[in-house]
Amino acid sequence: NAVKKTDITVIGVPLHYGADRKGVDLGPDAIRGANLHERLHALGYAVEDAGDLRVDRTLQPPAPGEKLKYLAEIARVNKELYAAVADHMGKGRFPLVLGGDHSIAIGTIKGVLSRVKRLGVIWFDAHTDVNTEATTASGNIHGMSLAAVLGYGHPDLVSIGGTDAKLRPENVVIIGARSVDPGERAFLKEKGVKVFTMHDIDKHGMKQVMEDAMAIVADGTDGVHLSLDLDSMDPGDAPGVGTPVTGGMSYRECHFAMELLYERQLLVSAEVVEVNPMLDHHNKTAVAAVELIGSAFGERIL
Ligand code: B3U
Ligand code: MN
Ligand code: MN
Repeated sequence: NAVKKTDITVIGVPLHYGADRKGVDLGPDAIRGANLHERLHALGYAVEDAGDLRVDRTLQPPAPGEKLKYLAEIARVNKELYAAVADHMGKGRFPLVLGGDHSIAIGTIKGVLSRVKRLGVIWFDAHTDVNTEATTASGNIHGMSLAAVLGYGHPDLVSIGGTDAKLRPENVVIIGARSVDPGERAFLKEKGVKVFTMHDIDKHGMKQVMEDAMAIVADGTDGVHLSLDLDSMDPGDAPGVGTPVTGGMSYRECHFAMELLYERQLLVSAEVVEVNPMLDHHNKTAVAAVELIGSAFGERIL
């Protein structure tokens, strides 16, 4: 299950409807353009690119106050992503999914769950993405994807990839949170999802946080999925995201976290989301994303 020696399949998902903001759909090509493949090749991986999933570009804006904006298209794309991830993993490959907004975690994680029943998830994010249509203020589905894979939210999202394989709240950790909605706070507490906030990182340091986090996601699981929202990083280092929140993880903290993840050899799959080249400066955020992937796959300074 170790990352090393695994062949990687890159899957692009140019979806922005979950964020309801244009630009994040350009993420996959911005990340490829920052030399993702070259970097992984240099580390000794065999990389194949499955290209991008097709997304309808012609949808009309939803009615004001809609609580599940673009639900049908988001569900359709995520179903395709689920099938693609399941298929590539079935061939023994490591799926590396490039977003797109964070709603694509539904398809990715359901696909991984079809192959790894007891799955841990490590979710780096400024937000916690556990809203449902009952609690969301924005109606943006990228703020609901973690709830959906835990089994909560609209049936069209929850049912993607079937309902037998379930992600369990005790196998999930969120790292880097600093913007949590009231309904999310209640959800996290009620379901028992462990969150390492920026306060925890400040207080205990990234080394301790990662040790605790990895102990949780590795306990009783057969593999770990990395869901990396670039807005977990401080906007100074990653300005090209749709909803930047000040006070994020530093460039070095992020790298250190990825390096520690590689050392433990837990990952079976990964996704990088919310890179928005239209809001970026000279592709800085996509470059950071590729550098972080490098660290997660074994790159070292010396
Ligand atoms: N929690 C808010 C904001 C948000 C969530 N994810 C992002 N932004 N990127 C919401 O809309 O649910
Ligand atoms: Mn997110
Ligand atoms: Mn976020």
